[in-house]
Amino acid sequence: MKFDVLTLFPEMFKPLNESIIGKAVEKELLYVNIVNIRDFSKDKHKKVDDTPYGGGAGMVMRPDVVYDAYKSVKDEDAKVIYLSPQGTVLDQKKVENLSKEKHIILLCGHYEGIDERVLEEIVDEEISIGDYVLTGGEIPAMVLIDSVARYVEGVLSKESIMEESFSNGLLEYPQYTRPEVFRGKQVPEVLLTGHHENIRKWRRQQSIKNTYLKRPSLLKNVELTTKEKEYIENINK
Ligand code: 4GM
Repeated sequence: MKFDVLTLFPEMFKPLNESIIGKAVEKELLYVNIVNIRDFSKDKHKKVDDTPYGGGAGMVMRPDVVYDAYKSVKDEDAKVIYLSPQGTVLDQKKVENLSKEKHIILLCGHYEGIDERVLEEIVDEEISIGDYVLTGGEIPAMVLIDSVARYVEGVLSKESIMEESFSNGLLEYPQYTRPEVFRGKQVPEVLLTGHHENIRKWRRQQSIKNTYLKRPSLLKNVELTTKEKEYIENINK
């Protein structure tokens, strides 16, 4: 899978060289090409923005410069995503669907925004990572790359995708490692038994309890057995 990122701050994408995403890039499971929009300025001072028509505070990114940056990576099959607080809020279902794309171009805005005409010309989809405002679209672009890359074949083990939060609609169960006693607290007994069926049942119960207590609205999308429903009824008793 390939991502092209159009940004005025290419240095901000260094974190993608680390950890699991860095490994995936090294293994060429994932291609991340960072494009500096400033390289496409024709101005002798490399200017990329200007004052807004009609007046007002701040600066607006010029449409011609953004368009030329886009042209350098464009491909008919690519999906162009603009990261903005006005977009549809990203969730795990959307992440999974985006992972089916072969080529995604991410456009990162700054200042007061980007000239509307180039957005109309090139953007297929506007996405937000949550209801808050940031100084630029770079962190949202990295959030999107990280979340989508996890679904790319070979980036994670199959087991970790299957078992994680949200894939069964529930939050994760708690994890424990050595030492067996930490500050007087024992690791739950069942995890030491080696009884895999009991461990699986206990973990599912913990996931249900966590979801009920922390994010109850998620439970409406989950199929529960009669026993599991009874278990929830008794959590508060
Ligand atoms: C306004 C318009 C995305 C601000 C376009 C970008 C938050 C998000 C910006 C922009 C952003 C978000 C830059 N802030 N919630 N700031 O995903 O690119």
